[in-house]
Amino acid sequence: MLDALLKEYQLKLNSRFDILLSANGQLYDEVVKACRYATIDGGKRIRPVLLLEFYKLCGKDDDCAYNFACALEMIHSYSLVHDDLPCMDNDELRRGKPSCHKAFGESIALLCGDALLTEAFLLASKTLGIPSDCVVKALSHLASNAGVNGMIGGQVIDMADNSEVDDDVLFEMYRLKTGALLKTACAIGCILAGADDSYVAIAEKFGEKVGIAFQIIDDILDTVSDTKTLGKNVGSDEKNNKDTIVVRLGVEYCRELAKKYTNEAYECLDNFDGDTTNLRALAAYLLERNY
Ligand code: GRG
Repeated sequence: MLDALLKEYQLKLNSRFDILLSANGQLYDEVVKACRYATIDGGKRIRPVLLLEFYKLCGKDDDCAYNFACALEMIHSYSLVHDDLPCMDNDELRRGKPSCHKAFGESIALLCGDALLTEAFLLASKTLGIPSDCVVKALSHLASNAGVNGMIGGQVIDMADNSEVDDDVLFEMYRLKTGALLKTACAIGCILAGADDSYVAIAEKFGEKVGIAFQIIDDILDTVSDTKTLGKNVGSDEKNNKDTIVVRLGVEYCRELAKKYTNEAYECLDNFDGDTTNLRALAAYLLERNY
């Protein structure tokens, strides 16, 4: 059932990206082509799906949040493009194809990330059919979680030599680098639906828990999976001498830890009155995923 739901969302999001990111004969088409390349193919679309499912859970049954959902995925795509650059993780494969800088060169890949980030905010600001105070609140939530105190901050911790730091620092890195964008996805769904702040806070908690579990599983897959299944090179952490919680505590312990965080995420959902079946299935899928 979740498979069908994800497919439906993926199709709807892709058809929007197809229109939003279309080269139209400008001198700078190359960067638009890179944006399409980095955004349209592949990608599980977890963040926009979380946003749209929380929007629904808060009682809204319309397509008004789609611009925002696409904007969020564009920010996620930009982070992957920049994360793969030689000055970051230096990865040559992403979503089963050459990473953006391998296909378009480093300069265009850098600009592609910049473009996706900037255009994302333009697109999100064009959210129609939702009260503008909700849209502004959602924009602010997104910016603060994608920025220095969120994803960027997490990436800075990740780039440092973490071999001597406490485990807590690695968890903080997970919370920011990966958790912040998942958290804001959940919160924005509630904010755009006009939900009470108390529900926004619960959605944030859910996103944070799922986010930490997600990164733990990501690190596990980096050690136990293979390139074909993942669509990106495995052993990336080892190659970059990265100390992860999985290297420190072992795969089995970390699987249990990811389960614990996922169970805590389920508990957050108990606070909502609506139907949380899809969100529960999504959290379970993220725990059990193999790519
Ligand atoms: C260089 C200015 C500048 C900013 C960099 C690169 C970056 C900011 C942040 C990195 C954030 C990052 C890549 C976190 C990892 C999160 C993660 C596990 C991503 C993979 O997400 P999936 O599995 O990917 O949802 P798909 O391909 O399914 O969309």
